[in-house]
Amino acid sequence: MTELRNKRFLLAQRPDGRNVEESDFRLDVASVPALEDGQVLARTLFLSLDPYMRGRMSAARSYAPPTELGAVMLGEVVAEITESRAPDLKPGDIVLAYSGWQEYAALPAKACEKIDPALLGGFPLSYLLGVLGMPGATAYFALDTIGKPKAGETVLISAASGAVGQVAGQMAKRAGCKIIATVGAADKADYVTRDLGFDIAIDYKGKDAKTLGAELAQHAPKGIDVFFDNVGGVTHDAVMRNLALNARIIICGAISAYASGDKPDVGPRWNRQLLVKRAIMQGFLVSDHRARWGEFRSAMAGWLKAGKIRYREDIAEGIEATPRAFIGLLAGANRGKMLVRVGS
Ligand code: NAP
Ligand code: FER
Repeated sequence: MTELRNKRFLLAQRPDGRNVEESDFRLDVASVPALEDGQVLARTLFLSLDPYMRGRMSAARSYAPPTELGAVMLGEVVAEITESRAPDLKPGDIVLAYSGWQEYAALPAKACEKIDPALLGGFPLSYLLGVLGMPGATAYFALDTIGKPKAGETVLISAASGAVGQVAGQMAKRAGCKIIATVGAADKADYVTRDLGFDIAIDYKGKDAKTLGAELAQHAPKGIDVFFDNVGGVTHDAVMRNLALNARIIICGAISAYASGDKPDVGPRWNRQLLVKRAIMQGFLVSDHRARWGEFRSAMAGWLKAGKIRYREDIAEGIEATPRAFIGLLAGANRGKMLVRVGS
């Protein structure tokens, strides 16, 4: 038998205060480790690429510790068990695990979540990393616990064509809201209005906060009731000029500032607008909602099966494609939820 080789990407250097480059990662070919008691060998099928990985490349203090230099880049995967020395998992089982940017991993069985394929009802396994996984849960719980959209309200979603934004906008639309999307490309604007049914899409690129704010005011004359903020920066400043009375602002992400690391995301200081509009602004972390994951998964699976939620994925092919796909995700090259098909 030929020995299995494991291609994987290690963090080679930290992109401090700059954009990520391919040379920040090192391709390493290791042998597949032998299993210890209680472990399984997991062969990666799909690897999820997510903006939070940018944070883990930096040593700046955050809600989670950084990836060590020389360690395998982290990430959630859907994997197939190919060997087992644990009673609960057998070859052929499908699991979710945080085994990172690599083809194979020896993992404690306890670190794997076994998936019943019936849950998917015919949708692809990759959905477990998107609409039925962490990004879908982010949309679901952030709206349920902070945004609380009501019929007739106006909801602004930034990064609206992405993994989280697609789902958040469709959920708020189903609640009877008017959806204003901000996106970074004309074809993304077409996608969210034509395919997802959002009401307005605005391309934010190259606009300052005043220009973007004036454009928003035209589409939301009574103001924004729910602001699902995925990007921070100029878009955030533009929306803050246009809040409705009792607005709810979800701080979900600030991708426009991820390259600047620890430095503050400086802009006009709109705090007085919170006072004037009696608005609330709250930070959100999806992992605070693990206890309600089952509820989320069955609700979302039901909406997918009923055709009430649509979902687009952008799948890069092969582990070697991972760094480029990740850099593309941070720059907006992705068209939907970014994934890598590592094995078939
Ligand atoms: P995504 O939207 O699928 O991809 C990221 C998108 O960000 C890009 O496609 C790009 O779209 C946009 N972007 C990049 N640079 C930008 C800039 N300077 N200004 C405005 N937009 C920019 O990613 P996702 O997985 O759905 O994540 C969206 C956000 O949610 C991220 O900020 C992420 O960190 C956050 N998040 C937070 C949690 C949590 O628990 N707090 C959980 C999941 C995700 P455009 O072409 O439209 O610019
Ligand atoms: C998590 C909490 C938050 C997680 C991801 C996030 C992978 C994403 C945060 C962000 O994008 O800022 O447990 O699991």
